[in-house]
Amino acid sequence: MTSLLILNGPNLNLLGTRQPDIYGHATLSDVEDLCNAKADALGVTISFAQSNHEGALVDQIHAARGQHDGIILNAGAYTHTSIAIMDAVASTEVPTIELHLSNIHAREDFRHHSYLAKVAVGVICGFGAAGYPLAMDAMVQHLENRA
Ligand code: CA2
Repeated sequence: MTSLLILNGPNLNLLGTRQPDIYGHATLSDVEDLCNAKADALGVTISFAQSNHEGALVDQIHAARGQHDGIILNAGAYTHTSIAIMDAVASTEVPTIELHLSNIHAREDFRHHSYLAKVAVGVICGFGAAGYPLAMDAMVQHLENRA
């Protein structure tokens, strides 16, 4: 069965508690529920994880090789700063979709640049929590087209 890693970066554990105008009212646990429901509908399995630590995210991306068929990655602010996470995605060779709740292109200039976009199969942003099931659909399509 197709297996997806849904990986969330720094501060996303705070989702639903602050800045609802930008990130919405759903908590990370609500997002996980949404992903589990989508996984059932698609007939895939998922692992859902979050870390505030760059190295821990790198470790989880490395560990995805041979364990998961695709990664959906909301790397939070590391999107804009982390060559290490970009290199991890490139080296693990597991197809990865970059995901954001907010439309990063409609926000501050420093959010417009993404290191991950260079190595991602695609980018989804601006749809809030609904972006997670959208990304799962997109990944399953991508994997089917590759097969
Ligand atoms: O829009 C996204 O999903 C982001 O990846 C979220 C990151 C931000 O640095 C990226 O530019 C875009 C920030 C996550 C912070 O999440 C919070 C949620 C609630 C309250 C405070 C922070």
